[in-house]
Amino acid sequence: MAVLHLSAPDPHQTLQVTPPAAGLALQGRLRIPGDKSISHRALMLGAIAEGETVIEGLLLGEDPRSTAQCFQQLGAKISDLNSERVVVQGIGLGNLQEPLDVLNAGNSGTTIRLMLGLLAAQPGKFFTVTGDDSLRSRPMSRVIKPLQSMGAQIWGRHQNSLAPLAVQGQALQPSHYTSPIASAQVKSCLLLAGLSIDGDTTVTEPALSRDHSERMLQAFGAKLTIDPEHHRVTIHGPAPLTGQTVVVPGDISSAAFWLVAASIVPGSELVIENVGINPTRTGVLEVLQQMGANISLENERLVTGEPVADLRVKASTLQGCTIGGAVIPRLIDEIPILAVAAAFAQGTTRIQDAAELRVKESDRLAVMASELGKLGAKITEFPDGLEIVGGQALVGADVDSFTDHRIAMSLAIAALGAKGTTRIHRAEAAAISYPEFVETLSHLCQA
Ligand code: SPQ
Repeated sequence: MAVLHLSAPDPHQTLQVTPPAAGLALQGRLRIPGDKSISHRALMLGAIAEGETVIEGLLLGEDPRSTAQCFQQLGAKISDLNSERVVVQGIGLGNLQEPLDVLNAGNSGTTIRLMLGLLAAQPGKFFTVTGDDSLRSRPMSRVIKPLQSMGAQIWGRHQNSLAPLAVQGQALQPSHYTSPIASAQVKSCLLLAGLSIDGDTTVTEPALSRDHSERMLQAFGAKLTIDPEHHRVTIHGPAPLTGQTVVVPGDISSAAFWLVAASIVPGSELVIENVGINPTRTGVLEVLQQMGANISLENERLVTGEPVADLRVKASTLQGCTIGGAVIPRLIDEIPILAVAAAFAQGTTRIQDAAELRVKESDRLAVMASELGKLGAKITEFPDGLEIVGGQALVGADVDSFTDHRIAMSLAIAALGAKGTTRIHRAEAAAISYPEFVETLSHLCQA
């Protein structure tokens, strides 16, 4: 059973999870909310395009709401986010307005980093940008430095590396940036800056990161050259965009919680409908299958340029494995839930090359090691990863999300396989990417 408690007087909520009664399995079909990465990009491209963009299946989580709020302040007209079809009246790339107040990206790294690329390339306009406690501690120099090398003027705390940031828009210069990290946010930031630049903007990354920006920019009419062999993409600017209809598939990062839940609760069988299976995001499927998960893809199709399928998952016995190298960017947000899968697997799982997790909404390596450890998992933290010796009996305990949505939900799934009750503090963080998570969890546990 899953119950969310208000823990007055503070604004945080505690989620109390007890495992399903003996013999009760997770069964049925479910739909997950829209993909967060695609939702951000649909709102942003819609706002800077000419004409109308219609978005179906937009994620109503707090992160896309932050993006919508920022682009409304920049002049775009966006209809009620709660309706099935959200309509964005684009204002055209050059017409972003200087906002009257600070742009607040909330908890969202994608919002602030992608938006910076657009703002830096607005000559003569001044912007200030900030975020919540977590976002103000996340590194911004990874986008500020390459933007500065193109002529951007950006100032911030800690030698221009932390928000709040001030941006004085400029006419930027063409460039070729070789990124030391495989990051879709760095790549997308520079491609969005490149939209306004007269000439080519090229980004090369060490491994392929998610390519939703490339797909959507092309659908909106931008000219891109993509060299998959060298993980290189060029945008040929200036590139005016035209409004489109975007149908947002379900988020594979949200589906991952149910893939692991159904794998570890004996007798379970779930069908998760309408999940985006873009190959730059499917590392989690490959690794779970390598661990012995029983997952099959049904009804595969293409929806507005993105591959989609229904995922059927049945309970199975998982085995430990090694996760590292080029697959990491393809499952970067699923590492916390994969650590949970590893705790229930036979043998040892080693997660490596994942130091990026230390600069997400929380230090996800440190937090998973400490909180999963409180439940009794045998887990060791390394500078770039984790080692988990699976098969220890987990016991319910008090744990904390550290206000990180993916940690809150991963711990809730771990609690399904722990003896007794687990209390997850600050669990309201789940609403960043999955507002219906607790409702779905309660429903599945009672069905
Ligand atoms: O947007 P934010 O806060 O950075 O969200 C996270 C998440 O877990 O939801 C990361 F903490 O996802 C990022 C992801 O890790 C979303 C994203 C994107 O939409 O472009 C790309 C990844 O980040 P990065 O730094 O690897 O580019």
